[in-house]
Amino acid sequence: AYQDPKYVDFSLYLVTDSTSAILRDRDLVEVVEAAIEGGVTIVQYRDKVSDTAALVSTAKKLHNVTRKHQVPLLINDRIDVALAVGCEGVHIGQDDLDLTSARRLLGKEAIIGVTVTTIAEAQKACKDGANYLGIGTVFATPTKTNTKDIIGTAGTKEILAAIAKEGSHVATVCIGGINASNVQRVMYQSSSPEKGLDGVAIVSAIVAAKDPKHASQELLKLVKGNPPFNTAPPNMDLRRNLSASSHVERSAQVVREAAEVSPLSHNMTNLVVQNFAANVALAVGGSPIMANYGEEAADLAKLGGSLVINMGTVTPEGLINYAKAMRAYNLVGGPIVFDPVGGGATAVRRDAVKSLLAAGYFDVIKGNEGEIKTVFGTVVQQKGVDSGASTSTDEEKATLVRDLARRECNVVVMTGATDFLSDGQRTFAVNNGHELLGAITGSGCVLGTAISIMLAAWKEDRLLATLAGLLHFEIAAEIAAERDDVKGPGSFVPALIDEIYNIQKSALKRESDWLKRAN
Ligand code: 3NM
Ligand code: MG
Repeated sequence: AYQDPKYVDFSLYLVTDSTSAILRDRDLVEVVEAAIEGGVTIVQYRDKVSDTAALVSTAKKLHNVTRKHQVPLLINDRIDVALAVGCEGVHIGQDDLDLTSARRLLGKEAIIGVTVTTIAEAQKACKDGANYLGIGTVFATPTKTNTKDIIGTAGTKEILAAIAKEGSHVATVCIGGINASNVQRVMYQSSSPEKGLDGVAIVSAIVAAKDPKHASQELLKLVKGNPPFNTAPPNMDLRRNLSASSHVERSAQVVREAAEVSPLSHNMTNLVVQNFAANVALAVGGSPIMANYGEEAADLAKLGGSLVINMGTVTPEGLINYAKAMRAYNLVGGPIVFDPVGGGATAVRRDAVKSLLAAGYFDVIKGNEGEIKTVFGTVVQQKGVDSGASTSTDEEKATLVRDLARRECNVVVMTGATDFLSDGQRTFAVNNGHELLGAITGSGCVLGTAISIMLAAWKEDRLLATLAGLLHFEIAAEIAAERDDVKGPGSFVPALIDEIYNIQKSALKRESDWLKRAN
């Protein structure tokens, strides 16, 4: 072997496929060479159907190509083929020959990788001396249907954190359904502060591409580049040391900025709150569009605004539209607010939450206690879209939003009498608002819209933007509720819209008296 396993570049790992559906009538060796020219950094020959003689013959051809380009070639499962060809190593699954035996046969120099789905498998592979782990299956994929478990980015992250804890320096890639539209957020969301992924392993997004060279170029650029939605300042410690009160002070700036730039807020929201949400968006100073048709999202995403996905009246068609819009906004880094309305009410909604979390990256997830618990994976039974009786202490709520924000690498807001919000580093509790907000429909939904406008106006700090949206909305509610002309829920709604508007106007005049109510 000419390549020290320690220095292998795992950034873009091409795995071949033996089914003709993916390769069609093209020559595998040519496809692999084009992919390497495009930037693939390591190749695995995976062929579950050919006879041994054909395997060796193809592997030799592949090895000629990979050697020419100084890229390692590994063989899936078949130690004998790797030995016959003299290539750089093998990749073994949990049902293949064990790692210790493979190492004995291939020697110290060989690159040996292992497929792992669980923490225990990962720990064992590290202990037994794997050079890298192939973590998966991240997303369900037609390329391989007999996989053990779909673990998502959350499962991938748990495995990375567990092996980091043991001090392992093993290289890691993830596999399963990775393509250009999700590769950046998969790498971003899978990484914990302790350990990130070294790359991604891909079959169909390269092999089935019309132009495998171009597809590889694009994928490599994405793997190496900073994701557009990763706008957090690099110095996290600095932000952590800022006090809650300084965040409140800076909220005034965010609210003013939103009023000045008047960003677009693209709402894919439920039938109940369309009008209310559009009015709140205007009152906050934003520019709303209520557009539930996913095909429009690519054009709208280019306008620098944000997207609200509110599944309050979810339908199968709606889910397809949401996924399309999420792709469009993720591609340009347009912030997305997810409102998992009634997420814990029905089986359909629980599944919808899961599929949306897998479909893209959300900058902010906002919900009541039952909804946030559902997103986290706790089984709760919501009564309709209401949260239901609280079963958690404030401490537990704060911990939950922090942990979910860490898992998703985003901001999580749990609304209630006290609201909790966190970006995984900073966690705040907000005691503003008024009980009349609970007596009208859609107050939570329109808060999502208000937050989306702050996010679009203030991209450099999602938590601050979210806090500003929350304070603006809830303080307006307090002021409205205290008005003499407000006699109950009916008169509260127009007063709320007025007071949101009044705060916007005072923010434009650089008056921040309203923020004195923040607590
Ligand atoms: N192994 P695509 S998933 C070869 O989970 C393979 O171990 C998997 O193909 C695992 O990039 C998979 O087309 C197929 O989704 C990945
Ligand atoms: Mg295998």
